[in-house]
Amino acid sequence: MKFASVLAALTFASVAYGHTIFQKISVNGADQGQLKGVRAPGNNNPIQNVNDGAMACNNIQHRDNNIINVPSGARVGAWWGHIIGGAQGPNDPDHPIAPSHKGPTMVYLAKVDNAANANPSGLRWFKVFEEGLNNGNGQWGVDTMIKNGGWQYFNMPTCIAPGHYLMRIELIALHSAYTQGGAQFYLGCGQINVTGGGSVTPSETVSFPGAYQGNHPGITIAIYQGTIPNNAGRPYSIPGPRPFTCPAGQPAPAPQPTPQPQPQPQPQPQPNPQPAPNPGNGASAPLYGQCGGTGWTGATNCESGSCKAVNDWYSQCVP
Ligand SMILES: *[C@@H]1O[C@H](CO)[C@@H](O)[C@H](O)[C@H]1NC(C)=O
Ligand SMILES: [Cu+2]
Repeated sequence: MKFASVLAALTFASVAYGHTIFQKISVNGADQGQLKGVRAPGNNNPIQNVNDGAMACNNIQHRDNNIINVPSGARVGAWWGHIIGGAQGPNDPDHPIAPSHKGPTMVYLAKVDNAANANPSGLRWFKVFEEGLNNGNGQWGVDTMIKNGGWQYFNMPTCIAPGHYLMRIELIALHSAYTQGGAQFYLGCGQINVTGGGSVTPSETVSFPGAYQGNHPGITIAIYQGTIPNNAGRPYSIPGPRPFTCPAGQPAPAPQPTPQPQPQPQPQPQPNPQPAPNPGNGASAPLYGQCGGTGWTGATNCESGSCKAVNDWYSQCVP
């Protein structure tokens, strides 16, 4: 009886709260294996104190000595599951995470000597990816991750120095963030070896803990107002610095699969210095190229994938 009630309580806790754990890496579509090169916590509870020492890489329980090779420019995936292993039973509605748990997804990197044994405290982190809120449709980074079956994708910058990095995968669930301390931080770290690349060491770095303030408007915020959870139409301010981009003259950064929606119309950065595709006359936009948006006069069909509106001003060819 005692055992059964403890089991029931545990089951209730994880089902009721719909938490999640980062537990797998893919590189250019190749799944690197469950908990391979990953530092993951032993349970799926979030951190709720931005000053918690575990804000760097969480309270690690699962850990191995694998280091995942990541070619610069590679499309990297980080996989989230409701519990270690993925779903908690068949048709788990809270796998990879409860859909109520809306908020931004992010990735940070920190250069280390040896990714397998690096201590995560005191590292200098630079952000390489973020996805916040698309005000137009109320879709958050977390929604994109759910749509991708638990995979959170980003492109490894092409210009950073090769070598070992800890890769900090993070999402913030904002369903209870209307009071300070209510935001839920889910995170873990990957152990990677960037190959190829350039020689850039990004200078804008932050510490964990330290990068976030509990009263930041992206951390204490009521997202569930009105009919869709789109912050009442106001832009969402993602915590931390803006992602690092490779400087001009270095290898161009690979285009991000999901650029941030811009609150105001503005010219979109070209992903590379090549001329824009011929306007109109039947040319197709490349994968991850622009294919639409207010003022866009270039190709509106895609060489591969399909054209998806990111916001009113930017549509992109996505697989
Ligand atoms: C990291 O990649 C380099 C190639 O850039 C390779 O020589 C080295 O063995 C790799 N290290 C590990 C630990 O995988
Ligand atoms: Cu939860």
